[in-house]
Amino acid sequence: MNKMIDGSGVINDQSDLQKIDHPGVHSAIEWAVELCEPASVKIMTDNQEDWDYVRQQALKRGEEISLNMEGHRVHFDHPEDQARDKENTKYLLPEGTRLGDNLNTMNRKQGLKEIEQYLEGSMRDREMYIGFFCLGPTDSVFAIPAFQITDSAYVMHSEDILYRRGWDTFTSIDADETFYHFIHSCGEMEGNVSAELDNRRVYIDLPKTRVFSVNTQYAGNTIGLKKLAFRLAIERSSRCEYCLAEHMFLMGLNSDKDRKTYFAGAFPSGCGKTSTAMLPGQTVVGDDIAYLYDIDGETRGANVESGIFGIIRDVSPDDDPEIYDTLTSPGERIFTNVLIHDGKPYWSGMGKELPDEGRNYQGNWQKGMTDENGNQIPPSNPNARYTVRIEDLDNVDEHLHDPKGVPVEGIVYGGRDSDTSVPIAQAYDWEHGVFIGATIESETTSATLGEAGVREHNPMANLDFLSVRLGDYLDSHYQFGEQVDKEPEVFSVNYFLRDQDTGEFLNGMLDKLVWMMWAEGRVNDDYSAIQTPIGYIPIYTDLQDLFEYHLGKEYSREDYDQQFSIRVKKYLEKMERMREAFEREEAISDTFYDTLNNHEEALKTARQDYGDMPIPPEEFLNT
Ligand code: SPV
Ligand code: MN
Repeated sequence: MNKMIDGSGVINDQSDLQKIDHPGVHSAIEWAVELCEPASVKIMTDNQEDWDYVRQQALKRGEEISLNMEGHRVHFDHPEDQARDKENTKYLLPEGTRLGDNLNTMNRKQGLKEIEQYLEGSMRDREMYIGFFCLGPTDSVFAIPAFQITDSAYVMHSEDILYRRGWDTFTSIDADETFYHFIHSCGEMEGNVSAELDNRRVYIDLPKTRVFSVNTQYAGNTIGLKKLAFRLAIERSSRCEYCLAEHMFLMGLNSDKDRKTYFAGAFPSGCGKTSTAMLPGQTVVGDDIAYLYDIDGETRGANVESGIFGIIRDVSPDDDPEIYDTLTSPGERIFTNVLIHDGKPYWSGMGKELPDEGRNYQGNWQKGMTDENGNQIPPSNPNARYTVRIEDLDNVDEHLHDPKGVPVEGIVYGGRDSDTSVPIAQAYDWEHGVFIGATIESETTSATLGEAGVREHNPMANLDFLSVRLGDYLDSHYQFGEQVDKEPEVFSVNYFLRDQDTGEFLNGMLDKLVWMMWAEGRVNDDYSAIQTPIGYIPIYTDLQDLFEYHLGKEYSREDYDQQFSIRVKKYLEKMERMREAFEREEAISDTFYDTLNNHEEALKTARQDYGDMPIPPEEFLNT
């Protein structure tokens, strides 16, 4: 560790580092410093001056640009570094171990050698920042100490907005405590963005609970505490019967009954996750990653993060008023890959006209510009995002930092489905709930790459982050259910049903408030329900009241019948797709297949009784 102790001044505040009494932390840092050879090292303590310094450096280095409004910044990533790189994100596997054929893996020795080559001397002309954080509320059962090493001031700045500072956590850490750490370098840069995208790599080293990331800046690849830590946490959960790490929001639903019921929810990208978490009149604990723990028999959930890195497209005063207000008021915000004109950020779907020119992720932009394939370059990237603290939202929940988390009484699984699933249904029990989560599908939209309308199977919206075999992951859900005294009630939601003749959506944007309130009422035994082959569905009059009460809208019987008829033929097609999908997976338990078989049987019986046409809900009333 020559660089850090020889007094050469390379590490400017090494005395601080000595306050951490954990040999593993020191050796990890020494190793990274020796490998990356930074020009200097900046240790981020909880001292505000350290964070002000990083903010200044982000501007000075051109990774961030100040906008007109106080505290607002923009950051651009390379035009081709706009999303998570799935292909080059791999688990490093020690000789003789395997994770099944469906995970992206490589030999650990080979991977480490490769990543070391990329990192070697990568910070020679740059400062290395080392930031200490805590995943989950500090001093709580959820807490995992984690530190980030990076040469990007933007990455470090973002983490300060998105996570809880953890200097105190590290200075009081026990010498044998597990911690996560992340080593990131932007690699060669051109015009402030990572330039060697062909060498972009994200390598996950499960045995050492660390992740490397190089030649990229996009937050989903670089911000270690987000999806990189999440993969480590999923692996840990698979070995722990009383905890789950989930791609879920956490929110408090405030019914008119003077009570608050907490829900968690998992949705694939673009299926309404953030807008559900931000429903007007409700409170938000988190929008992306939740850990669920059995605490004294209760299911308790905590947000691992304390900020939001959200998709900005379609955030408008009508559809997402809470976020829109926050993004248009002064305070610390980082906009990424949006359009900038006259020092102001603009994005598609913001509910007002966009300027005809400006600067975006591609450089100078003008309306009508096309790329080399003749496709129009949108003003803002479809994956353009904002980074804010949850505490800067008016609807922040009071228990955001509660060391016991919040009691999770309901879980919703969402998908994007134009022709099969009803807007909301409740699972019969926990095992059926696991099945509902495991069989989420989402149809691709024209905004995502590839063909539109293709169904993607995405179990628990977690497919991209699974670090264990799908069967083992599902087993940890079954075990969790056995562990807790009372499992959360599980619901499926689908906001995207369309009229099969006209192609029009059958529901308005805010109808989801009614579905969530029905679920809240079910958890609290307010409503009875209709038992169907796919689960419990609402009774018309309950929804009628809820629409009237929450949206001041009349909900017609015709709408109800159209939305809640059971499309048996379509559901059976889905079951067939699922059987094929799960047969390709490993270690799927009998419990799962039992549910699948029962589901299929019930649907087939209904088809025998009523035929192929959608079956109106009242047919099931007395069954
Ligand atoms: C997601 O894609 O699920 C995100 C954004 O939350 S990212 O950080 O890129 O994973
Ligand atoms: Mn996410």
